[in-house]
Amino acid sequence: MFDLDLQQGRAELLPGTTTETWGINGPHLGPTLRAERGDEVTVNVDNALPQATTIHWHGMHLPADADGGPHQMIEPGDSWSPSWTIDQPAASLWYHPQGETADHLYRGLAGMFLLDAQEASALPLPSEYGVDDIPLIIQDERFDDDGRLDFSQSMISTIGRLGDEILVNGTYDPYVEVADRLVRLRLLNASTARIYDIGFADGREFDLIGTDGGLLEAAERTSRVQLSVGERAEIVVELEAGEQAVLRSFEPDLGTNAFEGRFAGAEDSFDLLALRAADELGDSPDLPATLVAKEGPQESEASWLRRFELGNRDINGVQMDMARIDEVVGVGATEVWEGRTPPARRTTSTSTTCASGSSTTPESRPRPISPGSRTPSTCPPGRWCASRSPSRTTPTRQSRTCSTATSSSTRTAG
Ligand SMILES: [Cu+2]
Repeated sequence: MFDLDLQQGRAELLPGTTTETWGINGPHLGPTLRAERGDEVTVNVDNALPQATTIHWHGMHLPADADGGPHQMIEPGDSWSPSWTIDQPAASLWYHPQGETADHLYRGLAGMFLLDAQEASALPLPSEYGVDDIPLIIQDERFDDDGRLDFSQSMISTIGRLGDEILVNGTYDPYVEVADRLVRLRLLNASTARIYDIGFADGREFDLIGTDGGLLEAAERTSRVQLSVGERAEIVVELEAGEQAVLRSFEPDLGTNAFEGRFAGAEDSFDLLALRAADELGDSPDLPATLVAKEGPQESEASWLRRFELGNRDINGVQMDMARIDEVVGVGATEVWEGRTPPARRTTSTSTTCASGSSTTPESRPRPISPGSRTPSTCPPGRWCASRSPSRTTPTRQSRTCSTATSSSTRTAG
């Protein structure tokens, strides 16, 4: 059972000045919640804020009525107590408001929600919370001369509000003292628009051990990990005694043209956190060769294909509308979802995801995707695939290519 009190407060976000903020059980940000697979969880959310909001459990597999979507607003003075059973692999999730999502997140409504599971807990990974296993909530904010949060919107940028001051766990110019050879960082991009390309100032390599869905099957050696809004990554970095290692965000690859990119943060680089290693470091066990077995839907079981053309402010040509439902997915079935970014912005990017679900509602279809706008694709033999067509109610065979199969059943992104 968790109690989350959404409240107004003041916090010293910039040194020497206090800022009006919102927080959860405190003036800014919220506590880290932690639960284990199999736990039954109830969260009592009390809204003492002057505006309606709600809290969404980002990445959690749960029933829709516990999800905290924008259709489940908590009015000022009201409370909401969803319950569910944790049934997914160990992962670094987070919680944040919905409704006026960006504004409320920018004011400070966010926290981590860590899930543990037996298979993951048995691994010899750094796991002492706050010691060698450190959550990092990364946000960019903009302040006016009086230290107030600046809510003005750029006239040029089309992708939201970019800040010019970086806060990590609500702290300006942060450092952490570490006393172990290996340190695990759970990175969360809790910004409203900014994309970070995270690595170390000295270019050192580290191990990526987990992403949004939880731990990987095996650690992957890399020197950069790019995180868009809401994304998480777990990395493990090795330190030498007495050194200082600086975690930095480098210029991200946004896939835009140079002009657009400039106003979307493509030329920005920030130091995020200094890791100060003690003069003597405790030894940590080496990372295991394999981490956890892959779970989730198998692509070979997919019975339905949905295609999503992502525009700047629309999906398949229509903008979000609370009064309309475009896709209805049944619980328990397996589908392939194919996403595509607009050709004008990026021509080569396609990604395919398998998700659970089943039927569709033809009458709610927005408009068919023009066949000329995509590459030919194949539906594997023996599989039913459906195209997004308003006139078609039964699945038909189609060509398609598909690559990966990953997670997600009842989760809503956003
Ligand atoms: Cu979300």
